Amino acid sequence: MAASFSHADKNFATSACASAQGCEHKALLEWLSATNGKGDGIKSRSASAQTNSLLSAVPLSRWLPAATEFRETEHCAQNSFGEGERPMPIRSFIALELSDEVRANLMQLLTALRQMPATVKWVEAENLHLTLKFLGEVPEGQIAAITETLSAIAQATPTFAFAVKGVGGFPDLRRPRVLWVGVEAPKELLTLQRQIEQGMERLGFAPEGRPYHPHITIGRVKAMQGLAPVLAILKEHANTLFGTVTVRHLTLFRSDLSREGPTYTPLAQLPFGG
Ligand code: 3AM
Repeated sequence: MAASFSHADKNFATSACASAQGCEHKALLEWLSATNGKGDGIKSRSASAQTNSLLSAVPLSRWLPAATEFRETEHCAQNSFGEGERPMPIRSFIALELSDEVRANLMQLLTALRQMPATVKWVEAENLHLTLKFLGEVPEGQIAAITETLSAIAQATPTFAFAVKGVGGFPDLRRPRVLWVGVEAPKELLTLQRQIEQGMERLGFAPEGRPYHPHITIGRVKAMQGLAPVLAILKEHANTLFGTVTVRHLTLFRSDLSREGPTYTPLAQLPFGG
């Protein structure tokens, strides 16, 4: 069985066992060396750091089979932690979903932008959202507390609407790394974001160091080369109204990263009180 796993799968297993399943990293490295033969890079101590970063970049479904197989070997020190004591981390963020109107208009804009020969990773239509708070890797056991806190905040929030208008870039549109469409934030949106920030800080999440700038990311620039026609199209939309969003709930998303791009899955939708 072990031979059917690729080198990459075994790297994912390293992470899975070492950081999530509570296995001894050394034992896992030995297992990997034995099953992989060459073990290029795997034998080195730095494999831990490498594989931990790989884990966060790969969907659970990719590395779980290899991790599961390793757990069944006598090398796995899983007994040092009981089931559930080292929960699987879930990369998560809190966001507002968009209206069909806004999504359709942004899809139209993205269709035009994708024609340009620029090195930009454009956001897939189904992934467009307004981020309120990025949580990062969250232990599975903490999801319930996060959901409860969000539910209380949502219950105290009235239904409100925001307009999606204009375009911009981070740090700016001259040398952008992130391209976005703008959000005209009413005070309810800013209050909601502040309450979420405070609520998550109470649960132990680091507060955001930067001021909140509501935006909807549409693309991530990989190189400045070929960007001029993209920027020309964006300039035409400096004052375009892409529509409005009536917000009736907030969403806790799970984010699974892979080479093909991120997959966002709603973990919970918390309805507003009125
Ligand atoms: O919607 P935007 O693009 O603002 O950039 C990521 C995206 O935000 C952001 O979380 C949202 C969902 O993936 N994000 C990803 N990694 C992050 C990090 N390390 C991050 N935000 C802050 N710190």
